[in-house]
Amino acid sequence: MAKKVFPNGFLWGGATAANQCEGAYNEDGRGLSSVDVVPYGEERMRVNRGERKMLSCEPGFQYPAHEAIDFYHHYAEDIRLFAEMGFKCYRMSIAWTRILPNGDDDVPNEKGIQFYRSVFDECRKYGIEPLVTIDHFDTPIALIERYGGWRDRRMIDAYIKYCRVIFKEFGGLVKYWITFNEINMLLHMSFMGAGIYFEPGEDKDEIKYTAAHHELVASARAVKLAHEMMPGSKIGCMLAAGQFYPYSCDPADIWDGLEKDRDNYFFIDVQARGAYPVWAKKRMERAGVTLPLAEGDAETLREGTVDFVAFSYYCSRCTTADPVLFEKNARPGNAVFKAVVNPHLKSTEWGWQIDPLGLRVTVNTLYDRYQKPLFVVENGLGAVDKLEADGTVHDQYRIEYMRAHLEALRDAVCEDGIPVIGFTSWGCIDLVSASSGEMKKRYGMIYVDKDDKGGGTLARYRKDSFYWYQNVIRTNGEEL
Ligand code: BGP
Repeated sequence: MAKKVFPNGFLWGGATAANQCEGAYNEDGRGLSSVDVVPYGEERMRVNRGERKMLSCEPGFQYPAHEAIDFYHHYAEDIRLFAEMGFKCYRMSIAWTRILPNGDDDVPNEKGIQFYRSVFDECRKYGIEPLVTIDHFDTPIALIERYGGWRDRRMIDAYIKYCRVIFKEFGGLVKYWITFNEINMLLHMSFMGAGIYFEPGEDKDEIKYTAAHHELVASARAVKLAHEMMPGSKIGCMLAAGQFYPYSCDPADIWDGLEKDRDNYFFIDVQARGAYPVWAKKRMERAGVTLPLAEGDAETLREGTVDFVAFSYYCSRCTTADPVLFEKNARPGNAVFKAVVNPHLKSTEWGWQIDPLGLRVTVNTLYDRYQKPLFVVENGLGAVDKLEADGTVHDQYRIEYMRAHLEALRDAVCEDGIPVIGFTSWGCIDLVSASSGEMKKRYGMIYVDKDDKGGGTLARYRKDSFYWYQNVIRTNGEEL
């Protein structure tokens, strides 16, 4: 029997985001960004959803992004550890306000440019291919104050101005780009995804779909610009994926699942195919939403289709058309996507259901729909780890989670023949959780000594999963 391995040149690696790892939030000329004012604790989700306005750091709150794991000062050490694991690729994001502190400055911040150049040089030193997210939950506060975030069309020009700078500065060092992290998240976490907070009485749907349209136009323009300024570059979109399974075979549940999936695929349909799907207009009509289509937008979307489809996958979702059942079986906790508990699956400590086969389902579904190369740019297990006195961390549960998901991905590649460019595990080094702001929800294969209250030495330690993943990469996924 033929050996099951990943294709030659498969981009194995890990993923982080600037706001969740860099820290140094006010150093070297960096401007304030949306993520800097999202606090730890009970108010976090309300701020993330745009339900509570918080545009500055208020007394009495703790802001985890301010220091995070201080990647800003530890990047050389961290990239050395990535190289030791054998990474071929490192997914990271650029903090918009490190480059343009007010979001659209005419003169970029030289120190910000220097920092990322050093990071990319360090990657290149070890033969690691950077994969850069242009905007990972990161809207400059100055633009939120001026425009109210992505609800305003002027955000598009500011974003393109920022793209122009980073493409010019880093085009020679970076080949792979992603326009927006988890673009569909803006429907659920509007401040996190689009710098939007809602005033009482505002039509939330109208604002969200308007912001979505602006991000989609910005994404299409960025794709076109990347191809012009950096010939040979590859630029993709990014979906928070995970299919909605119907709770039962009742046709009403099947329809409900299809409708809920469309809320997410809608974005990628535009980015990968270049136009709104036919049903989208009808849906918006029903919701009383008029899209702010300006002259030339349709053409821009058509001309700015992506080279690949990237996505995060943590779990599948489950739904029913029966409102009573939905209420009764609702997923516990602060779930971003409203869903019911799937009785066939176990859950993580944070209530995320574990479904490795769902990754194979997702890969197949996305390829059937888009026929573009795929890139798994986030997957991993958030869990509480224990650092032993001798500096070891025995995270067998994480190894099991990753093994099962990589087996499913390998089946999608080897058995189903789906073209997948690479796999970057989320939070390859422990970092701040986006939804909860916790440090104790750890994803890393590298442990960082930092706690939820902001204490800790910031020292780095290799977990058991570090050595396991090192072998996975060494054998190109033959030994999982
Ligand atoms: C995705 C985000 C990441 C990351 C991950 C894990 O939604 O793109 O930024 O944080 O989820 O989620 P969390 O940190 O909430 O556990």
